[in-house]
Amino acid sequence: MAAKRRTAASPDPRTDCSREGLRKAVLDNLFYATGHAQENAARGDWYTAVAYTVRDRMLKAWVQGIERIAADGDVRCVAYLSAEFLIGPQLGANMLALGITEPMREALASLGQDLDAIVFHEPEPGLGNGGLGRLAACFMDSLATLGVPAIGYGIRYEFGMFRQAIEDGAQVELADKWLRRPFPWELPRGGQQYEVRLGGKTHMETAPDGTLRVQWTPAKTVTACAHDIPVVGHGGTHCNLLRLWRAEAVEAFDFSTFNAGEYFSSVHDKIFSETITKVLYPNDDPYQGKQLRLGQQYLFVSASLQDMLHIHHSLGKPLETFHTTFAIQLNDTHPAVAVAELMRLLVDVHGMDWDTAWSVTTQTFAYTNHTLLPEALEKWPLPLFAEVLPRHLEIVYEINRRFLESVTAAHPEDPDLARRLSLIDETSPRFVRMAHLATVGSKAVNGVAALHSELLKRDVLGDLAAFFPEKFTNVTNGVTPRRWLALCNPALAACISNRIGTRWQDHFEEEIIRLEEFADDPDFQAQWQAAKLTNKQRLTHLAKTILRVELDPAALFDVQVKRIHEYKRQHLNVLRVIALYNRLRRNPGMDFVPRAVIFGGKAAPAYYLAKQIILLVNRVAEVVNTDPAVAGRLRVAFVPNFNVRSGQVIYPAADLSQQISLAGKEASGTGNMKFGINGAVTIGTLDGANVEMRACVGEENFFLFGLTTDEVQAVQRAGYSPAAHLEGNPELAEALDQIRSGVFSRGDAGCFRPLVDNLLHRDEYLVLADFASYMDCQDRAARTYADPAAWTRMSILNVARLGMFSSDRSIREYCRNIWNVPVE
Ligand code: HBZ
Repeated sequence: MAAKRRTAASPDPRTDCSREGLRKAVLDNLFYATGHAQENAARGDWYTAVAYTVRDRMLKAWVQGIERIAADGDVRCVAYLSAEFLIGPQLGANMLALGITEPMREALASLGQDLDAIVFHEPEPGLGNGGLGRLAACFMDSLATLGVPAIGYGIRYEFGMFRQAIEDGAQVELADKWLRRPFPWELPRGGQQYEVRLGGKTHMETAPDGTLRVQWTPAKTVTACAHDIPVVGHGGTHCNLLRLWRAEAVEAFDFSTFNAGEYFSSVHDKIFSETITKVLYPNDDPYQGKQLRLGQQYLFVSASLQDMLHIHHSLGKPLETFHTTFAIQLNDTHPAVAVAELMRLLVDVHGMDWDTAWSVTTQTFAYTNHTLLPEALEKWPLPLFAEVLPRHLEIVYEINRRFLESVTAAHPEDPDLARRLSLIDETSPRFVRMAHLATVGSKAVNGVAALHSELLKRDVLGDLAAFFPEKFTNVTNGVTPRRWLALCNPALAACISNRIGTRWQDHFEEEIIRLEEFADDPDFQAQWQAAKLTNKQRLTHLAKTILRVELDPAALFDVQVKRIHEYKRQHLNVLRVIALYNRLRRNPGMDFVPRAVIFGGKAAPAYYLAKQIILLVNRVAEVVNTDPAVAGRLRVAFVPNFNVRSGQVIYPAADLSQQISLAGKEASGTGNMKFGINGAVTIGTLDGANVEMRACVGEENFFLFGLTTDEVQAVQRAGYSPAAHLEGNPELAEALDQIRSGVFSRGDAGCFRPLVDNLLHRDEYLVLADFASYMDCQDRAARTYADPAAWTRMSILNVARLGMFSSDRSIREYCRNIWNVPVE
């Protein structure tokens, strides 16, 4: 009754979304959550007050979402297991989903506060390295928007991805203390805690019913504690859950040891336990066998499976039907130990027979692969695996024994096949091959772009694909148009909505194509150009304040932001900048389209050549930006600490998107899609999802260069000689010579020697082979840019035709083809 009366007379102060209601709620939270009166509140206090106000408005959908998962056993729930969720700043995205951005802006303005400044203040949870982690976040957004019940399970790292500072041109890594202030979007769930065991030994024991069971006596037990973050779908009605685990000591103090005077060893144990989820490993590939990392993977996998079994059990369904309650997606092999863990829980803990357990397991899991670099496939040295997970190694052996039996039975003619397919790599030292474990234990395996999935089947996982042809499939990646257009690019979003309404935000593929008919409309072109200019000014301002580099918003903004990697070929881009610089100096009167070449991205801390590339970009910038001979025509900037937040400023400002990896190396790329839907035209190779993007936008609206995958393989088979490419190309020879002789290292001739030697003598990623083709293509792009109407048409058509790269489309495909979950 009371509640009813309130709705009729005065709205609920916790859900009221009117301007006045928001204003009151912010003031209330400012006082009661931060303990500050308006007069002496700092920006961070305002941020907290606004965040709590928004969170209050999500809680109803949030609680309903959890209840639905826990109460409705008829709908299969998706469990997305990922060691990384790069969710980015939450406040702006949540206000957009609830549709309260504008009333909140007005409410704050009436309090003398600027919403954008408050949004910008939010610390970013950097719980991922790059594409893989960000994909998981886009998928969570789409699942919620499509109303599919889902839980994202991951790790709550206390220190996320390092902060990158640039000192004297070089990358310096700083710890990311994102939890310095409490994170307002999480709720610690005291009720959801599970014990996770590590190390120790196994032995056989007779169960009360007379059967033999394996007993695992662990060396250590830690507690995994759930922290929940709501993921609200567009429109605010459906809310899913991101459940991240934090490791804690089982008991803060072991009083028996304490009394025995071993205070320090008991505190030491506590510290060890909590180390497990301390820090994200900042390597986005060649993987290093670190014991702690396996501990991280196992902790989150075990806690997540225990949680799912708990939910399944509370629905009153029999254990044999677990796969009808959950479809579990393995985001790469980082959670692949789940295959062995589910077997252990079913067989050892719940007493299920092996065959039934294996049937449940293989109907539950599906595995997504994200790499084509064979050296990046995860494998664990057997001794390490045995030390951390002794019982799981036995289970892996048993899975393997049965699997190889079936291999030999099916292919007696190929005695070597078992060795190639085995879950164990028998080289010395021996390894557990996690991609094999994931494949054997899953009902579906997918790559993340059409080309990638083909190459997986042909090369990287060729033998497995030949043995299990029915398992292998493709789901091309996508990105959420909410964060990556509506939120990050309000200028372009308004321009689009003025023509076709706002339905594109949650029906991207269907609606955005309607822009096609305006591609040549002069009014629309003018608005489009104005939006781009606004965004370029925003980035210019950022470059000026953080870099003290002056960019000219009228120049062609030519951008490459992504992790720094040899295969992504940022050094090809730098060689091109040096060649342009030389042309301009040699021929000052030449016709030249002014360019701002912008770089950004982190290098893995131990990746020496990637760090050399960063240094080179910054040293080239130093020379070019201070040379009056090229002033106003060529500028180079390296934006430090590229992350979700800076991406939201950078992607919308780009004219030209650099997607120049060596063909056959980039699994998909998702930055290519973010640039594309913000109106940048791509210059790229036939790699990853570039292939499909080009097919969608039309070849006349894409700047293509470089060798194809097959050509690359042919060149490599024939014996590649990088130096041969210098002979016919004096511009390339000159650029390399300048780098080597110290022109870009303040006269220090040794500085870039490792990088140059590598290019001249090895050049694994065929930078020199693709250079000439890249230069020609860049010239074509510049000529097109000089014709604003032609360029704008291309830009509009790129956006209009990239509808399929919405992560909503990817999620629909997962639902229909892999998870067997209903979706609109
Ligand atoms: O996953 C990326 C691929 O390189 C990219 O092509 C693709 O678009 C994207 C999404 O499918 N891979 C990663 O981002 N990988 C990692 O970040 C990574 C992190 C930890 C690891 C290994 C890889 O141990």
